[in-house]
Amino acid sequence: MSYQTEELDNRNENAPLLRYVESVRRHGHRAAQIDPLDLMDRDPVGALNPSRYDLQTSQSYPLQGILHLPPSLKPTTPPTTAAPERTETGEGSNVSKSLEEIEKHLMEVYVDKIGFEYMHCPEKNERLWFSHHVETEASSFPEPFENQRKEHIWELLMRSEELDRFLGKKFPNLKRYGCEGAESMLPALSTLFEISAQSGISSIVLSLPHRGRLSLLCDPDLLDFNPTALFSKIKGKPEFDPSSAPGATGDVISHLSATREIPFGNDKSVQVKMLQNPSHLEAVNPVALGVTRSKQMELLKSSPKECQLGDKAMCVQLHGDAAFAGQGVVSESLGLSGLPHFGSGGTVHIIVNIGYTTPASLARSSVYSSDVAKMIGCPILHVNGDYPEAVARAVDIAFRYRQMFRKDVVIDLICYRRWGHNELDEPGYTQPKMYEKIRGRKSVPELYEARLKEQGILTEETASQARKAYNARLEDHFSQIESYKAKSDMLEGKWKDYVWPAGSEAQHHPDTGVNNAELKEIAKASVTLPEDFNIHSRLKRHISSRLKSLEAKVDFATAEAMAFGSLMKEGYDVRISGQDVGRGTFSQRHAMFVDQKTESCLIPLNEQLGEDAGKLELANSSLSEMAVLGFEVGLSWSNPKLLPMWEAQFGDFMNGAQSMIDTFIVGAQAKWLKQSGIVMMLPHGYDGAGPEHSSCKIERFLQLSNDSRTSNTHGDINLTFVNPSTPAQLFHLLRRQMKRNYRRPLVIASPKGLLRSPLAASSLEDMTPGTTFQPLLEGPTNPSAQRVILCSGKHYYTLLEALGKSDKSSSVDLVRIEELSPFPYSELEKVLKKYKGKEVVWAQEEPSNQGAWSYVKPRLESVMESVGHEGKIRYAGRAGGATTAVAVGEWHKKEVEEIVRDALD
Ligand SMILES: Cc1ncc(C[n+]2csc(CCOP(=O)(O)OP(=O)(O)O)c2C)c(N)n1
Repeated sequence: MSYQTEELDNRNENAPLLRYVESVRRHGHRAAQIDPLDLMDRDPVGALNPSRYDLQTSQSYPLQGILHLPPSLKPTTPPTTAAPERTETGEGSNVSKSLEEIEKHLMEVYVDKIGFEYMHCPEKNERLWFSHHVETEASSFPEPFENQRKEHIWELLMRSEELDRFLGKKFPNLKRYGCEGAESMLPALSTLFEISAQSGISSIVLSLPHRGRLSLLCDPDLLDFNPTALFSKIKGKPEFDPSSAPGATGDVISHLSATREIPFGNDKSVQVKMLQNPSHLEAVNPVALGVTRSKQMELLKSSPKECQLGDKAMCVQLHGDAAFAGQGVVSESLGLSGLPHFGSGGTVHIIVNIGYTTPASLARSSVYSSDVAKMIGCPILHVNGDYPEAVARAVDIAFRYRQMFRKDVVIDLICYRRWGHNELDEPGYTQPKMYEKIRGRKSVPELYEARLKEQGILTEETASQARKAYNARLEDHFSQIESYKAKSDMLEGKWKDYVWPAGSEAQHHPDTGVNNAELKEIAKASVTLPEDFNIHSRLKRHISSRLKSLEAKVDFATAEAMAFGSLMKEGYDVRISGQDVGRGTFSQRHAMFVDQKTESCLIPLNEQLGEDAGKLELANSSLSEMAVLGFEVGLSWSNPKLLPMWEAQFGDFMNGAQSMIDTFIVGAQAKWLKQSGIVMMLPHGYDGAGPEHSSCKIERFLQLSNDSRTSNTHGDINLTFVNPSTPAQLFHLLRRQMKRNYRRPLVIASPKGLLRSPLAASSLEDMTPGTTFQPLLEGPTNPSAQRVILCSGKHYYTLLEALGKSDKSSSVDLVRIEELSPFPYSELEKVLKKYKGKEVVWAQEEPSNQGAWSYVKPRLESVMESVGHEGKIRYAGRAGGATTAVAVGEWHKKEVEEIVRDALD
C-alpha cells in the first residue's frame, strides 16, 4: 500500500492535522476507558488535545490520505473534485470535516472502551490496515448489535456466574479460581470460535491457566464438559478409568481439559482442543504452539495446494496478567512465532487481566502487562471487560488482523476479580481500596443484564427463569455423582494403534535391526548431492569418510543418519530441533548442506528415499531451551508417527527447560494419560571444558525416574534414560522409540568426544535384523577376574585404555550399563552371578554427588543381594563437587588420572 499523489500532497499541506490524527492513533489507549474499576494510575494525555496542533475549531480539514471515515460520516453527495479511489492509506476521496467532527470521530474510535496499540507495528501495511479497519468501523457484526447475539452474550455471562455460585454453595472450601469479574472471557471465546468456524478454521488449540477454566469447560455452548464429571472429581474420584491406565495419578480440577467439535450455523463447526496444563504458569504456551503446528501440517496435507499456514488451524492462548508480564517462557514462545519451523499462522492471545494480589506497580516494570508482546511488533487491543459487546468487537478486529497477516495479536481483557487469588483468600489484606470498590458494584453479568432489560431485550422474568433453569441443570448433574463412571479416552484418533505402556500388550523390545545393504544405501543417500551443488571443500572429506566407513565401522553420525533414513523409509517423519542442529554442535551431523554459491539448503535424505518416505525436518531454532523443548513436546503429543528430537547445544543447557521437563515430560502420562515419544539429546562427557558443558546432569533425570529401587516391571516407568556408548546402540534406540507400540520420553546422554572415536565405532553387523538395543554391555570376561568395574558411557573407554596399559587386564572386567532407567535388573543379575565373592566397583567421571552413583548404588545393592553377593560396592570417582568440573586444565588432568587409578588399583 502506498499513498497516491493527492494524498501525499494533502498530508504535506495539512501536516498539523496529520500530527494530531497520528497522535490519537498512538496515544488514544492511554485515555481510553478500558479499566472497569477506573483505578489505573494515569496522567492526563495532552497529546489528544487538538489545540496543541495549531488547528482551528472553526475550520474544516480535508482528510485525504490522513483519516478514514465510517460510511455513516461520509457525504451523501459525491465530492465535487474528482477523487482517486479510496485506499487503505487514508480517506481517498477529498472529503472535508470540521475539527469538531474529526475530534468526535477520533475519540469514539480511540478513546472509548477499546484502547488500540498498533502504531509500534514495524510493518507499514499492518498499521495502515489497522487504522482503516478501526476508523471505518469495519466489523463482521451488524451495527447495532443483533438482539440474539446480545442474549447469547448474557447467557454465557449468566451461566458462568451461576456455575461459580453453585460451586461456592456446594463446595464452600473449594479453590475454584472462578471467573467472577472476568466473565467477559466467555463471550470473547465464543465470538472467536464462531468467527473462526465461519472463516474456515477447523481446529483451534486452546491453552489457558486456572482462571475461569471451569466456567469455560462446563458451558454447554463452549466445551460442554459434563458437570457430573467435575463434581465427581471435586468429591475425590479420579477423572479417568483407573483400570484402563495403571499407574496414572490424575491432576487437580484447575488442570482438567476437554476437546469438542462446536457446531455453529450454516453447517460450520470448529474443533476446540483445550490442552492440559500444569500449575507452572505460561509453560503450556510453546506446547500449544507445537500441537497447533502439528495439526496445521496434517490438515494441509489433505487440503488444496493453495492452502496456507494458519488457514485451517489456529492457536488461542489465554494468559494471566501477572504471569504474562513475568514469565520468561512468554517471550521465548512469542519469539518462535515468526520462525519458519515453528510458526503456525498467528496466535490469538487473550490476557484475562484481573490484576494480581500484588499491585501492578510491584509486579511489573511496564505500563501494561501486554507490553512484552511488543517484542514481536504485535498489535495489542486493551478492552474493558465490563462491556462484553466491546469485547466481542475487539476479538473480531484481532481475528481479522490475524487472518490478514497470519501473525500473533493480543487482546488485553481488563477485568477485576471479585474475590482474592482464590475464593478462600482475603484480597482486602493487600488491596483495601480496590476491594471496597469491588464489593460495592454489581457483577458483570448483572450489569449487562440490567442493560439488556433497559433495552427491552430481557425481562426480569425471562432472566430469572434462565438462571433457575441453569441451576436446575447443575442440580441434576450433581444428583448423578454416585452413579458416574469416568472414562479414559487417551487411545483414540491417531493413538488408536498404540497401547498403554504399563499394560500387558506393550512391546518393549521390538526388532530394530535393518539389513546391511539397505543401511549402506541409506548412508550413501545421506551424503548424495546433485552434481551442480557447490559443496564446502571441507565437507567433501566428511562425505568420503562416511562412504569409506561403510566398509568397516561407522561413527555415531552415520548410525544416526541410518536410523533416520530407515524410519523415514517406513513412513515415519523425523524432526530435530535445537541450535544449529542441521550441522550439529560438534560439526558431526551435516544432515543438511548449504550451497556455497547460492546458500540454498539441501537435506539429501529428503531427496533420495522416494516419494512415500517420511520427511526429515531440521529445525534450527532460536536460542531458547524451554520454549523449543515445549514446542517439540506439543508435536510429540499430536503425532505418534513423528520422531521428535530436541538437541541441547550442551547437555546442561537443558536446565533452562527444567520446568518443562518436570511438568510436561516426566509426569504427563501419570497426570494426563499423555504419551510422548520426545527424545532429548544432551551432549555429555568430561573433556576439561569446565563447570559448564561437561554434564547433562544425569543425576537429575535419574531422580525424576520412577523406577523402583529393587526391581522393575518395565511398563510403568515414566522415563527412559540412556548413556549409549556405541553408534549401534544409538541406532537401535532411535528406532526403538518409534517401533514400540507405545510412546515414552527418551533422554540420551549423547556423545561428544566419542563421536568420531574409532574405539567406539560400530560395524553394520551390530545393526542387522535380529540385533536390538542392549541395556547392558559386557566386555570380554576374564576367568581370572578379581574385580568387575561397572560404569556408563564414555568413561568406559578411558578405563579400557588405561586397563590395556596396566598389568590388570586379566584381573579386571569392565561392564557398561547403557540404560540406567529402567534399570537393567535382570541383565545385571546374570552378570553379577559370575562375580560372587569378587570386588564390585562403580566408576564414574562425575563427582560423587552427581552422575549416576546415588541412583545405581541402592539398585546394585539390591541385585547383589538377590544373587547372594555379600560384598559391598566400592565407589571410584571424583569427590563431591559444588560444580560439575574444575576449570583448571592441569587439575582436570590430575583428577582423570586419580579416578582411573582409583578404579583400577
Ligand atoms: C511459574 C509459577 N509461579 C508461581 C505460581 C503461583 N501462582 C499461582 S496463581 C498466581 C498468580 C497469577 O496471577 P495472574 O497471572 O495475574 O493470574 P490470575 O490468577 O490473577 O488470574 C501465582 C503467583 C505459579 N502457578 N506458576
